[in-house]
Amino acid sequence: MRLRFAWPLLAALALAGAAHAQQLDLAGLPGLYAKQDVMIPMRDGVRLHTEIYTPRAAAGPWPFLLTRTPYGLNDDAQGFTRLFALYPYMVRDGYIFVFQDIRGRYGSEGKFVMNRAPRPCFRAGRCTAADRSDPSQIDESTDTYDTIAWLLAHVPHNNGRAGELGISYGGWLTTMAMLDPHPALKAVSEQASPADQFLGDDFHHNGAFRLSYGFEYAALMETGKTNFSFRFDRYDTYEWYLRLGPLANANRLYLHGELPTWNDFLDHPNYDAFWRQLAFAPYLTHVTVPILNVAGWYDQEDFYGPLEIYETLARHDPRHFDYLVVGPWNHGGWAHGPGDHLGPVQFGSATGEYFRQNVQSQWFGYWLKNRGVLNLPPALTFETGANRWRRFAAWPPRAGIENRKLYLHCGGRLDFTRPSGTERCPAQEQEAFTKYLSDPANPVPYRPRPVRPTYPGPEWPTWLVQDQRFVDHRPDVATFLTAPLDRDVAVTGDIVAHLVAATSGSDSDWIVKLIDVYPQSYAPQPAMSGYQLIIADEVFRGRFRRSFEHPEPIAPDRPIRYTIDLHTNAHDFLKGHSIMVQIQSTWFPLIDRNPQKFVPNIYKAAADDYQAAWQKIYHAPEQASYIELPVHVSESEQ
Ligand code: PG9
Repeated sequence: MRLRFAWPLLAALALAGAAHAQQLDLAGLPGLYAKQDVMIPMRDGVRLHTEIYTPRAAAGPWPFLLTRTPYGLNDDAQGFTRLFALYPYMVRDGYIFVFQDIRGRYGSEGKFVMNRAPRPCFRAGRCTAADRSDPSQIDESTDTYDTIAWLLAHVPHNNGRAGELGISYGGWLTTMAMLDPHPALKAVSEQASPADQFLGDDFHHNGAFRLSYGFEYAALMETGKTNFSFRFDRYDTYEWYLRLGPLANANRLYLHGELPTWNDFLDHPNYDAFWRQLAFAPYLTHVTVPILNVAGWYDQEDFYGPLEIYETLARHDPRHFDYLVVGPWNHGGWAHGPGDHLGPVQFGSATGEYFRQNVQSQWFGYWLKNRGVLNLPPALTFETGANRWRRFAAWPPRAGIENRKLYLHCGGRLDFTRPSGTERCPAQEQEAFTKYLSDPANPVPYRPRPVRPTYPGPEWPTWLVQDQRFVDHRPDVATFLTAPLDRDVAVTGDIVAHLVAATSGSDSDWIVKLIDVYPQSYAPQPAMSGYQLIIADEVFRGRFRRSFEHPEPIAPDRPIRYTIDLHTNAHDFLKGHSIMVQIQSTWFPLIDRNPQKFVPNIYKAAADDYQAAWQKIYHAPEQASYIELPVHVSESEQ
C-alpha cells in the first residue's frame, strides 16, 4: 500500500511507509481496533474532530495515546488514519489511540492561530483555579486538557492514564500540553518541537529570516483550512525568490495581506514581545510530567527546539523526568524507514528502527503500562563518524572533554595553532584577513539549483547532507581546510564559532559551516571520495550582535568579534578525513538577503537598499578567528 500523508511533516512517509505498512499490516488494523469518530467539546464550546481507536482484545484496561495535528488525519479507504504508520510497535503493544485535528484545521471547529501563544495567566507567571475555569482563556494546553477529561469520562476500558507524542508542530503541541497538564497525563514525548521561532527554529535563526520556509509554510497553513502548496511559476525557486526582489513585494504581488503569519513577520522584525511570548523558555519552569525529548542531528527545521527544551527543563528537574535522544536523522526521520542512512551518508545500523522499538515504545510502556524497568540513560546520543550509540548522565557531557581552538589562517589553512603573524602565505594572501565580495544580486544558493519547492521536496529533507563542493569554489565563499587528520577528532558537545569580521556595508550576515571532508580516495564508498558533509552550521545577522531587540548598524570596515553558536554535536572526524570551515554572507533562498545596508526593517527594504559589500575574515595573531570544539580527549592525552 502506498501511504499518502499531508505535507509537510509526513511527506517522507509516502515513500518510507510502504515497508512499514507491510510490517504493521495497516490493512489488518480494523481486525485489531474499533474506531469511533467524535466531536469533542472544549470549554469555550468549540468542538474538535477526534478519532478514537480501542483495542478489540479482551485484555485491558488500556492507556490513551494522544496525537494532535494541524495536518489532517488522512484516513485510508477503510477510514483508518494513516498516522498509525508512525507507531508500529505501540500498535502491537495495545493503547487506546486518539488522533485529533487541532482547532481551526481540517475537521475541527474554531480558528487556527499559528503557534497560538500560551494563555495570559502563564505570561503572568501562574494560572489560578479561576483562570482554569474561565472558558474564554483557551490555548493548546487547555484543548489537550479538555480532550483528556472527555476521554476519561466517555471511553470505557481506559486505565486512567494518558500519554502524548508528536513531531514538530505535533511536538510543539505536546510541549504545550505539559505546561499545565491534566493529572492523567503521565508521560509525553516532544519530538522536534520548536522552542523559539526568532532565535533558532523554523522561521528565523539568530533573527535572520528563513525566507523559503517562512513563505511556503505560511501559505501552506493559512491559505485555507487544509494544506495548500504555493504555486510557483518558476521551476527553480532560487530564481523565483530572486525575481521577487524586496520582501515587501510578496504581499503586493501575491499574498495581499491575507496570511496572518506573513504579516507578523513584517510587523515584528526584531525580538519583541510578540516573539518572546511565543518562546518556551519562560514557561518551562518545572517538569510536570516525564518527557522524552527527541532530536535529529540533520534536522532541517527544528534542531534548536528539542535541545533548548531539554536543557531548560534540566535546570528544574529534581525528579529526573527529563530525557534526551538525538540520532542521525532529518526532521522526523526517526518515525519512518530503517534510519541506516541519510542521503549517501551511512550509519552502520538501523537507528530509526532501534528508536521506535527500544526507546519510544519502552518509554510509553514504562510510564503508561507499568511495563518493565526503564532501561534508558538521561541522554542517549548517536555519534556519527564512529556510528555508535552513547549513553550519558546529562547532555552535554563534561568528563574527558577539552575545548580546543581550531584557527583560521591565511592561505585557507585551518589548524589547532594560533596564527603567529610570521607564516608564509602566497603574496596576495599575506594580509591579516581573507576577503570576498558578497553581492545580494548573486547570492550563494544553499543547495544545488534548481531549488525545488520545500514541499513536496524531495531535496528539502536531505539538503543538510548534500555535498558542499557545489559552492566551495565560489569567490564569495571563504574556505579553510586542515591537512588530513593523523588521528580521530571526536567532538562531543557545544561548538562555537568566534569570528573577527568586517564589512564595507553597515549590516551583514555571517554564515559558518563546519564540514567533514572525506579522503580523496574513500575505499568504503568510492562515490563519497572528497565529499564535503556539513556537521554544524549557523547564520548570524550582524545587526543583532549586541541585542536581538534593538538592532544596530555595523561600523563599516571595522573588525568586530562575533560569537556564533553552532549548536551541540557528537561527531568523529576520522583519521584521514580533513576538517573544513566555509564562511559566506548569503544562503539563498533559505535565508532572506541582507541588504548589507542598515535599514530599520529589512522586510520593508526597497530594491535600491540592497548593495554589494566587501567582507573580511581576520586571521591575525591579535584578531584570530577560530572554531571552539569540545574534543573528547583520550586517557593517554589527558
Ligand atoms: N517544522 C514544522 C513547523 C512546526 C511548528 C511551527 C511551524 C512549522 C512542522 O514540521 O510541523
